[in-house]
Amino acid sequence: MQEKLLNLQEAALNEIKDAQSIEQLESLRVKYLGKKGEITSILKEMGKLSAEERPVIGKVANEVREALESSINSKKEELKALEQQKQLASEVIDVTMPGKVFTVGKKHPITQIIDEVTEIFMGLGFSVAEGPEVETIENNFDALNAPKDHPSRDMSDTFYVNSELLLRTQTSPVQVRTMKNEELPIKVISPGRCFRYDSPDATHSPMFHQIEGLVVGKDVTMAQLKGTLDNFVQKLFGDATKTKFRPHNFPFTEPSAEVDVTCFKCGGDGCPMCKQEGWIEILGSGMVHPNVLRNCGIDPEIYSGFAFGMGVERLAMLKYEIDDIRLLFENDMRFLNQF
Ligand code: 2U9
Repeated sequence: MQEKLLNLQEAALNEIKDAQSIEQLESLRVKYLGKKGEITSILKEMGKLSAEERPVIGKVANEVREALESSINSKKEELKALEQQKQLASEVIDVTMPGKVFTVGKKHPITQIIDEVTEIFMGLGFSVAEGPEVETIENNFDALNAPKDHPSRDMSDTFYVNSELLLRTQTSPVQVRTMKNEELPIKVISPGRCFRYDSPDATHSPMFHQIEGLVVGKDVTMAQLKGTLDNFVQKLFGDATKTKFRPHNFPFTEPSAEVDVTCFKCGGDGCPMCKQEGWIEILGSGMVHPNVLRNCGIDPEIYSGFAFGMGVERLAMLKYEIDDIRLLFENDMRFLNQF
């Protein structure tokens, strides 16, 4: 029996030595030292031994058990250290690798101008109205008092979708919708995309942006129009900015005026920016034509209104000194990152 135990010890120690994982080691512990393990089953046969043999074999059995336990424990430490080493090797960080560059986006210059202008008018109590880019001829031309033979209506000047629909040529149809659908008084601005059948060059783009404004109510006057626009340009270009209203003609306003501001570069003395004139044209404006009010269901005997419009690309080109409108739509990041 002693020989049996020693053979068992030898076989077990060999198996323990060759174990590849902690799990394998644990199953060896069960196999040899467990309740139903091999040592236990040998010890169960002790009953057959003589009284003299029993303590001797008992001692050997205990020694074998201790030898196996200590071998398993030290092998376990060895395997643990090995696993830790493997894990450390797999998680190693190469601090010399180039880092990932996360670029932070920014607003397109056109969006920056729209936001800036919108902010100013919201401060003056205006709200923002939006509408579809595909419009009816009624909302885009007829309601706005555009004569049937107005050149802007021509197939060569406007993108027609079919005989009733077109890509809006200005954002005015948004205000037409507002007048037709909302309660008075109205005080809105309408920023948005517009389309005209133009060949692109340094100052023309078939797609561009406008911001228009409309105020309709009782006793709305041209003095209020002038005060509103004065206030606006002073907030946009600085407190010293002055306006000049030059008579003009639009079908949708009467009287109409184009609005110049004192050059924000030279303050009005004359410089290359204002072509030595001291003034820069930035807006169109006027009192809403009675026909337009009537077309939108508003009685011009009771109500009056003023309106204005500006081209966003023109504002951006002036502010950022951009000499070609096409640069705004090429989406070259080297260009856009400058603003
Ligand atoms: C309604 C009634 C009147 C909007 C107006 C202008 C004058 C104007 C131009 C500025 C530069 C167009 O982009 S641009 O070429 N706009 O001069 N726009 S008054 O008048 C309206 C709008 C809506 C119902």
